[in-house]
Amino acid sequence: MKRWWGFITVALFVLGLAASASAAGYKSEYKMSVVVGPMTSWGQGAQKFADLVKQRTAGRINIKIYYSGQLYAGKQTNEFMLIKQGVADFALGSTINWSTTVKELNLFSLPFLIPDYQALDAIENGPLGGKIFQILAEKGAVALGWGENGFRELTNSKRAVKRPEDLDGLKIRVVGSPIFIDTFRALGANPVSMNWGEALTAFQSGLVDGQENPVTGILIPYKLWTVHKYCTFWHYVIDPLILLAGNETWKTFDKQDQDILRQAAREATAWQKDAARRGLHKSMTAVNELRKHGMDVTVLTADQIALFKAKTKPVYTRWTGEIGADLVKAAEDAVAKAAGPAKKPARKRIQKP
Ligand code: X2X
Repeated sequence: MKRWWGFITVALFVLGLAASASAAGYKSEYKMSVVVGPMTSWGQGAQKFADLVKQRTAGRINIKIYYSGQLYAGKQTNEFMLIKQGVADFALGSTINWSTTVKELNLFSLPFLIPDYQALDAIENGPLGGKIFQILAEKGAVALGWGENGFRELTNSKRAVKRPEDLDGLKIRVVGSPIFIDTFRALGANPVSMNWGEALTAFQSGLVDGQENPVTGILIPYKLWTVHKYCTFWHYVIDPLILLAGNETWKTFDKQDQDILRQAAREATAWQKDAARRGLHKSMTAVNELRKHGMDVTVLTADQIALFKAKTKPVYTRWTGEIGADLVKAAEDAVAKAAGPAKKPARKRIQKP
């Protein structure tokens, strides 16, 4: 009996050592960057991730979210650099903000490349999505899941935009990523780049006339109707969010914790992506929500969109060279495949209830 007690004591001691060894070298706080506020689905998705990780690692990994870009003292387009350098350990952020560091991410900003959710899902979940994660790893970060900001629609305080000419001379705030300057110049607008945090006061003071951002991602949480009366649904680009961990931080976690982090990221981003699309599946829900708040909403027809697409074609062509023609071709193929074979004349089918 005595021997057994000795054995059990030694076993407990060894187990205790192993547990403290895995937590040893861990930081007391891991920093996670989010460019926008806690009331957005990005903010809530990041918090969900932090909560799941804390609970499943019994507090070994404690992630604190820094909202509204508190971690970068400068530009939001520096966010990927912060991760790479270990200033931030994690981020749930938009491909747009990182595309100045990882040029391939401009793929998602090519005007009118991705027409619908099926096309985007085909890119993210297919070989191209894997390739993009691999590129991110080479640039300094482990990608743990796809979230979503959404289709970026146009709002402004001056007039309803229905044709490219309506954009003439309008001062439009865009993210500090050059492809957006090129796109809005091609459309005849006067683009100015600034951080999201500064953009809000610029709208209030009337320093700029308009902006482009997704409905559930940004327009609703930030109540854009308080500054802009007009909204145009044109679906010209859709930006995914990605949950990232910096390579250097990632290496410090043991295998068991890496698995926990991966699983928590999958769950949190799936929840966030669903939240970003909620209310948008049923065609008019988002439009009605904005109209309820007094916005004048224009939903462009395919023919109207074609005119904007034609004007931005030179931007698409030029940026294909920057991104890599093979990557763009792979995305175009995924989009075409997601759309299915060319439509045959519609036959009436009886729908089962
Ligand atoms: O700054 C924006 O427009 C935002 C919030 O959508 C991004 O971070 C890309």
